[in-house]
Amino acid sequence: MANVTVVGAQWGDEGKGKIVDWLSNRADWVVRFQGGHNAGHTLVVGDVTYKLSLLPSGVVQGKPSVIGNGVVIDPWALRDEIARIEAQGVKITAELLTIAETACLILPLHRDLDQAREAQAGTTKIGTTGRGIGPAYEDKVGRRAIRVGDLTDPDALDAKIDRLLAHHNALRKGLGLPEVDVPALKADLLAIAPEVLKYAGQPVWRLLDQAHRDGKRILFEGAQGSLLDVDHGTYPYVTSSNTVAGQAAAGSGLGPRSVGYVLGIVKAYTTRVGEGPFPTELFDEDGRRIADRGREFGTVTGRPRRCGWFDAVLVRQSIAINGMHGIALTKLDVLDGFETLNICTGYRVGGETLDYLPAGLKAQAEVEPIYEAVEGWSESTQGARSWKDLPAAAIKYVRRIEEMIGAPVALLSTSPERDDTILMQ
Ligand code: 2SA
Ligand code: MG
Repeated sequence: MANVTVVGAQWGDEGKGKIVDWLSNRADWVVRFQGGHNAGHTLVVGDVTYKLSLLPSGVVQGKPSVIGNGVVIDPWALRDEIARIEAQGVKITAELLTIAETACLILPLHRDLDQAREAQAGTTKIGTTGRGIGPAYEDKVGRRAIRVGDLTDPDALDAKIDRLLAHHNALRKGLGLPEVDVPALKADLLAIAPEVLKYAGQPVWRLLDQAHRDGKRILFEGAQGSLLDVDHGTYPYVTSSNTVAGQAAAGSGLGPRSVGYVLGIVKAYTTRVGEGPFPTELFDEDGRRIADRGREFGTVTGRPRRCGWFDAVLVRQSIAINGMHGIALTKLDVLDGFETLNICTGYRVGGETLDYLPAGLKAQAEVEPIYEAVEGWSESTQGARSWKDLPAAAIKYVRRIEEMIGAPVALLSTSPERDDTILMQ
């Protein structure tokens, strides 16, 4: 299969950026299909670290890249990110980057709403990134969003802004926020418009259709993780987009036949940032040790990530809902030096055993992990570049994971460095 779709199999931060960067070498196009600048993809190339949020990771390797219709775009954040990446020596031209004219915009009013709701929610807050992602998707589905293509027609913009504000000003009033200044918003939009429109010259679906017909290899780059999917995740503690592989088709305009090989990115343990259920979460020294060794802080917000043991139940579920062909296992080296590792093989609820995560929040909060203890290893796996460089116990851990999740480990990543990657198949 020439095309590959890369998605997170857990709650995000599985190390997708590195794997996408590694795979970009073999791809002709790289496409983002959901999420926005809530994503944080870290790429380490030699001694340069790139932190990408909205830009597809392919830009770093000079691969033609697409921000598809399924993405929500904060035009100011886009401009700033482009400036940051260009300062690192990567030129973002209109040949390199194409943005879908049908993608919806994130405006400052979305960020206001996201942050005000979170601040006022008390114990029911979601722990969002505060980037306005949820409110922007609400407006998209509510059919009142301003889209990239709307920026081409300043005259038609007034009516669109009015319609949007009829909704938002009412909400803002309830939250104690001031009304939006219409002329200022319009002026800001028109000022930023050229920065976005220069990348929106042609229909993305057509570009990708042509690429597909020409036999080009397309790499779809997912953001966040399957358990943050708005339908399949730990709702309501999710992001507001579909993060699963099926969205690669809808979020880019290239049909489901083009999704290709579905590669799930899986961290060798589990992390989550933000609120919500997390059955294998650790609150002890082991958890702190994983957090320290794994440098588990949000790329975008710097928030500390919650850490826990590997949960085979969740990953098995992700494999099913995504149709994953195989996985890339990342950050194995973080587990170096543990005497014993635990893998969650099922859940106990009341007197029952479950082999899946139930859908309800209450049930999700109640499940207790059933662990299988696995022998750890004292040797370093960091930077290992071949199977034979791995200690026997580490190989056993990987093999046991494969058995439990029912999918092969296709790639193993042993450090953030591009070349510290072992191809298993
Ligand atoms: P939002 O902002 O509406 O998408 O937040 C809703 C939930 O989705 C989670 N979420 C994430 N989880 C992990 N990583 C994400 N990206 C950044 C990163 C996060 C950061 O790569 O480190 O820097 O903090 C990401 N984006 C959204 C979020 O925590 C909420 O649980
Ligand atoms: Mg991330």
